[in-house]
Amino acid sequence: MATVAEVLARELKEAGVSRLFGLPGGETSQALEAVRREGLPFVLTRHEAAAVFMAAATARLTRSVGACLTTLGPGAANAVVGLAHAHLDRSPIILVTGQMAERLRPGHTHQYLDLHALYAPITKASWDLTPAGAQDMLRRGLQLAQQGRPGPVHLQLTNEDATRQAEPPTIRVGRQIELGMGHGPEQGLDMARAAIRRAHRPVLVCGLGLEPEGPYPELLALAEALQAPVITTPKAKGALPAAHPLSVGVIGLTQTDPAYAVLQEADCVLAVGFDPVELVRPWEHPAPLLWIAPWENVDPALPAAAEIVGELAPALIRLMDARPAAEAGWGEARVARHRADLSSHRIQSVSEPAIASHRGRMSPQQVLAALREALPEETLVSVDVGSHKILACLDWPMSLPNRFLVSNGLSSMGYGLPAAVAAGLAFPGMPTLCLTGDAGLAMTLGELGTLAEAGGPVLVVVFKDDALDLIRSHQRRAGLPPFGTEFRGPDFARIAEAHGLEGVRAADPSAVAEAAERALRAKAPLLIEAVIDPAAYPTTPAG
Ligand SMILES: Cc1ncc(C[n+]2csc(CCOP(=O)(O)OP(=O)(O)O)c2C)c(N)n1
Ligand SMILES: [Mg+2]
Repeated sequence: MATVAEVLARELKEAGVSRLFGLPGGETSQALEAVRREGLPFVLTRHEAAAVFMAAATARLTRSVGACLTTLGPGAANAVVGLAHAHLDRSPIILVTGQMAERLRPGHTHQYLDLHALYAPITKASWDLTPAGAQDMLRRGLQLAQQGRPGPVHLQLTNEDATRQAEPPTIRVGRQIELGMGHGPEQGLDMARAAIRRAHRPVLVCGLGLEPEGPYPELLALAEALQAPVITTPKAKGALPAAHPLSVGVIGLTQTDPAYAVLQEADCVLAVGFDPVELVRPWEHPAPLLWIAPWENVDPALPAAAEIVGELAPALIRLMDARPAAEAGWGEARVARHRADLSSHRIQSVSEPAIASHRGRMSPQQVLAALREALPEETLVSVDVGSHKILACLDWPMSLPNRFLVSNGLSSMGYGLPAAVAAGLAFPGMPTLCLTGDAGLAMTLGELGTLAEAGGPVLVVVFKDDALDLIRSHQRRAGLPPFGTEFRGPDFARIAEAHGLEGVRAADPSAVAEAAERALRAKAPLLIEAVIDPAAYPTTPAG
C-alpha cells in the first residue's frame, strides 16, 4: 500500500518526468517528501512562474510531460502566468499545488483560493487528488495533458490527503475539457491531394503542432517532392534547416513579416501542425488551406479545403505523390529571390555604419552576428519577449529542429531565462543561449541563482537598452511620446557575479564573441550585458 503522495511521485517518475520544478510551502511538505524518497530530482526555483515555464520548456524539449509544484494560495497565484503560457503555447504539463483541507473550510480563510475557478480558463482540467482513485487520476491527468492539443493539467492535494493510503475507486472531477478525436484521415487525404494537384504554387506553413511527433524527415521529403517553399512560425524554427533552398522564413512576429510575401503568392497552403495562436494578425488568405495536424481545426476553426487529423508522418508521406500543376509554378529562381530578400534585410541592418557605431553602442544585429560566429550550430536557443525577440525570431538561423524556445502564444516576458535553465538541465553540456531584454530579465533575476546551481554552458545575453523598447516603439508609431517605458537598468554583470556567475559588460562585438567562447570552453554559465542602441531593430518606426 502506498500513500497518495507516494503514488504521485511514483506515477510522475514512471511517466518519464525527469525532474520536478517548484517552490514549496507548508501545504506541500508531504508531497515533496515523497518526491525526495522516490528519487525524483527537485529543482528549487526562486519564483513559481519560473517553475512552470521550466516545466513547459522541458516538456517541449524532451517530448514528454513537464511537472511542477507550488503551495496553495500565493504560490498557486504566482504560477498563473506560467500556466497561461503552457495553455496558449500548448505545453503538456502537470502542476501540483497544495490546498487547504476541506474540513477546515469555510471557517478558515487564510491563504485559501478556489484554484479550480482561478485556473478554469487556462487548464485542460483541475482536479482534487484524493485517496479515492489517486493512481487513475494521475494517469488520466498525464494522458490528458498530452492528448489532442497539449496543455496544462492541475492537481491539488492537501497535506492530510498526501499521507493517507491511496484507494482505487472513483474520480472526483473538478472540471475537464475533452478534445475530440477528429476525422477519419482517408477522406481528408483524398481532398488534400486533389487540392494540391489543382495548385501551381503550394506552400507549407509549419507550426508548433509538429511537436511532439517531430516528423522532420517526412516534412523535408514532402517539401522537396512538391518543390514547395516552407514557412515556419517562431516555435517551429528549424523544422526545415534555415540553409535549405526551400526555407523562406518565419511568420508570427509582426503584421508584415517578410515571409508574408511568399504566402501572398501561394495558391494552396499546407498548414502542418500550424496553430494561429502564434500570429499577431488574423489569418485571412484566400488560397485553399489544408489542415494537417495532430488535433482538430477548432478554437478558432480556420476555413479549410481539407482536414487531416492524426499522426503527421504517414499523412505527409501520402501527400508526396500529389504533384502540383507544373506550369506557372514557383520555379527555383522565384524561391531563391524570396530567400535573397530575407537575407538582404538581414545584411543591410547589420552593416548600417551609422547605426552600428551610434553612441558607442552596438546594434542588436551586431550582437547576434558575433554570437553566431562564436557558437556551434547545435546551440539551444531561448528568447524572451520584446524587440529583441522579434529580431531573433526573424534573423537567427536554426539548422536543427526543436531547439528554439520562445513564448509565442502568450508571449510572456520572463520566460527566456527559466527556459534556458530547463534546457541546460534537459541536455547537460549542450551549449545554450538565452537572449533576453533588460526589462524581461529584471522580472526573473532570481533565476540566475537557479542557473548558478544548475551549471552548464548556458550563456545569457541581455540586450541592455534601458527601455521596454517594443512598447516605446508602439508609442512612437502612434505619435505618442515615450512615457512609462524607460528605466534605469541595473548593472546586470555585477548581479550575475553576486549569484556566483561570471558577468561581462560588452560594448563591442569582439567582446561579445570572446565572452561567448570563454563560456563554451569553461562549460559554465556566463552573462553578457550587451550595451545596444535599439534604433536598428526592425520594429523601430522609420524617421
Ligand atoms: C509579462 C508581460 N508583461 C508585459 C508584456 C508587454 N510587453 C511586451 S514586450 C515588452 C517590453 C520588453 O522590454 P525588454 O524586456 O527590455 O525587451 P526590449 O523590447 O527592450 O527588447 C512589454 C512590456 C508582456 N509581453 N509580458
Ligand atoms: Mg529593453
